[in-house]
Amino acid sequence: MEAEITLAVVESATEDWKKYSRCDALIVGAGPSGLTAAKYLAEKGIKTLVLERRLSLGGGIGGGGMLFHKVVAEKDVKDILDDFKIRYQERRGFLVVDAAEFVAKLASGCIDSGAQIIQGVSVEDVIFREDPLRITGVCIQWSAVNLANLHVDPVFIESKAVVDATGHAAEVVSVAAKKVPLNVSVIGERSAYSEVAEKLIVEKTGKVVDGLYATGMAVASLYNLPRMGPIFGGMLKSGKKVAEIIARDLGKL
Ligand code: 48F
Repeated sequence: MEAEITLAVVESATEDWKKYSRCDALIVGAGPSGLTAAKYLAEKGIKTLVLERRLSLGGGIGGGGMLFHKVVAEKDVKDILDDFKIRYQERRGFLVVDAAEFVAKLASGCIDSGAQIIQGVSVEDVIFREDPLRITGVCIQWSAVNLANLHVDPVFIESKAVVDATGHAAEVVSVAAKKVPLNVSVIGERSAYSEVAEKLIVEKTGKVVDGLYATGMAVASLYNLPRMGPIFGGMLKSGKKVAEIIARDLGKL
């Protein structure tokens, strides 16, 4: 019986890896922007994989505002919250959302739309091609291998679109900026100015170079925008916007 347990797990996981070794959209990071992007991509029939380094979803949502288990969003994201069936309370001109519900429903909305999420996997580099310059996928490694500091070669995922949804560190764009002649430098974010940050993050969301896109706080780090604290409307709008841009670029609108 035990061997059958092993085979059931390994065969099923391997089927997923085979299916997603080539995908249409690869989202790096299962925070609010990445999960939102994944839902809107997958529901258009775009083959979408989300890779998350940690064994938990939601990125920075879970900690709420300084561990108070609530976050806020602007009123103009009611439609996105409704798409995910996330409940909210109106208070002081904002929508207040429970952090645990936010994480759970973003993740289930993304999965129910057909996106595949795999946790415990880190993206450590990109694949590129020249003439014309483009990003064609990523190098991946088990997060546990990195934590153990083992020297193990990664494997690859090819994707028509790679999305940096890694948050403040903008890890994918940063590694690409160092190792591929992108002509981009990731300066990092500025101090807090919530209203401006929320607006600019959405405006600047989009393509970095052919095949590579940025969403969420990765956009702030890339373009030196201010941080905004536990307000998440910009993250949701940024995720939805990057999905629309990719869908258009892939001819799936
Ligand atoms: O940090 P995170 O929540 O990014 P986000 O979607 O949202 C930012 C907000 O949470 C908050 C904020 C807005 O109010 O200021 O900080 O931009 O989620 C990023 C996810 O990416 C994972 C990381 O573990 C987290 O869950 N991640 C980061 N680097 C990698 C990665 C990597 N190289 N490979 C895989 N996952």
